[in-house]
Amino acid sequence: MRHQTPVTQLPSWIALGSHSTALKALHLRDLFASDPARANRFSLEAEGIFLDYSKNRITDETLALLLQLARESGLAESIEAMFRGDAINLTEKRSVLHTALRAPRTAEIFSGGVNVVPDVHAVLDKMEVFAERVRSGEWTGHTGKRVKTVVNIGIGGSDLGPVMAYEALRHYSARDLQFRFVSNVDGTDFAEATLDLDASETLFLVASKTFTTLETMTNARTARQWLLASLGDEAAIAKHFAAISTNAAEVSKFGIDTANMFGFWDWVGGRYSMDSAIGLSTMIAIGGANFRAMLAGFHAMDTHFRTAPFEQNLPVLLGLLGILYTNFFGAQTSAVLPYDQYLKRFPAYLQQLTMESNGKSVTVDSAAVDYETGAIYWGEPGTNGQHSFYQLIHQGTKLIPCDFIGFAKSLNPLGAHHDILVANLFAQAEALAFGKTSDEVRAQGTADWLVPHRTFSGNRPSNMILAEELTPEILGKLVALYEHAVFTQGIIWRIDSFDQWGVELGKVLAMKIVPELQSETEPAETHDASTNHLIRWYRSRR
Ligand code: G6Q
Repeated sequence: MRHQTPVTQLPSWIALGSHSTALKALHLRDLFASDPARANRFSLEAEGIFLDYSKNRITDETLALLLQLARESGLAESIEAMFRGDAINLTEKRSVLHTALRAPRTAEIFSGGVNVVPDVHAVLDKMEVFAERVRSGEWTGHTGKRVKTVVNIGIGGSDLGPVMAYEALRHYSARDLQFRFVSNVDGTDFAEATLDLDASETLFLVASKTFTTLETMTNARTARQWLLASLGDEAAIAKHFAAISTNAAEVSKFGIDTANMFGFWDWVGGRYSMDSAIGLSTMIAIGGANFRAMLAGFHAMDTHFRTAPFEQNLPVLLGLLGILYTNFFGAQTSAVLPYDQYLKRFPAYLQQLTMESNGKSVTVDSAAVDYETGAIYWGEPGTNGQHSFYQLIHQGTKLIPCDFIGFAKSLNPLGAHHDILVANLFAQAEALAFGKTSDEVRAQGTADWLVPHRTFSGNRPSNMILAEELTPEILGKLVALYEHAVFTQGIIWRIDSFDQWGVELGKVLAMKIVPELQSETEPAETHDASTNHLIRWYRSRR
């Protein structure tokens, strides 16, 4: 792909540069005071998701310029190219078709000339049969007992989605089953996850697209030994292990019956795979019908992204607002603050989705970027964060745009809890936007010397993302909302949001050092002085 004009030379980008200078002088207090219709105009409800983006540092002109930037960047064509199955993951020459994972049975989507939808549904059907057998107790282990604990072994995209979805949808999960997730190669992760488990009632799901990832294969081998130490018979493996992978050869080499293998395809990126077979643990937890409702949610947001005009398009708006702060306000980070305990792993999930996708500094034209790309995402559920890092968001020197997420109904209505939670949610966004002036502080009788400390500058932007209730369908919509916001940004930054060469590097580097730590004889010192020194230090004390 060759772009004629650098993004920084697009008319909209240049205009945003000068416009943002004027924008920085405006305060949200004044923007609201002078425009009673602002909240109405800068909010949007679609697919059961309400986005109030009025507390952003924007005017109508800002929005118009951002939308122009999307158009000048060819976003519409790029969206079509993705949905069509073009090989838009240029550095890996692959289609990017996570949207096909949630397409209805009747859809036709082609990758390399093949309609992938029948295969997607064949795997979903197979998953459902398996999940229902485990849930009902029909699937029994080697000694005839039903499964009590499902342990998902995977890392990165093969872990974060499953953990996040399990936690998010716990309300809908089978409570007679427990779920554990082992990802870290640190033996502590496996040891603690299995400490109190009975092997005869444990089912391991080894989730790895490649089935070669060091951490996952190390944990899977340990799981195998752990199981055999207790059950003592190789034949037990078939009843206690299932694999989720694109690599059937490695799966059978490991000793897992490929009848218990659930496949997916190279056009599904790891961080976009929670609704593929990688979601098997989710499906066992919540059942086939709920899983399919989640997929329907994803699909509804896909359709919205593909068809809604940009000015009414949730992912496009969310993505563009991120561009505004990253490229025109110098914001380095963005906080994700779900006011729902079930979403406690959502920020961690989003960190991978956003930062592995858009943490790039070379364009698809193979040139170094001369502008900022992917923001650092971070966050914790509210209200906990309020008693911790919110201080810096309110009164620190950094501009941190926030995404607040909340729900009208609690899944655990207990007394006044939910009203208190939501009151906090709204109050934080209000305080960030409007602050508290020194006059207001003084009027409360505060001593002069204390006034600056108790003054809040405000003008700190946030989005408010609301839905009625956290259902499987809404979770699908929320995740797809962010997936497509990330896509929108990647197109504007002209980067490949779907490769991850940095991750690949890590996979190779450690393999060289492992034997150097383990060898009987002193290894040759082939690294830099610091690394050689560290290896010596470790060898002398391990
Ligand atoms: C995701 C990344 C990465 C990947 C893990 C696990 O987009 O590629 O996080 O998911 O490295 O890889 P495997 O599934 O192949 O074990």
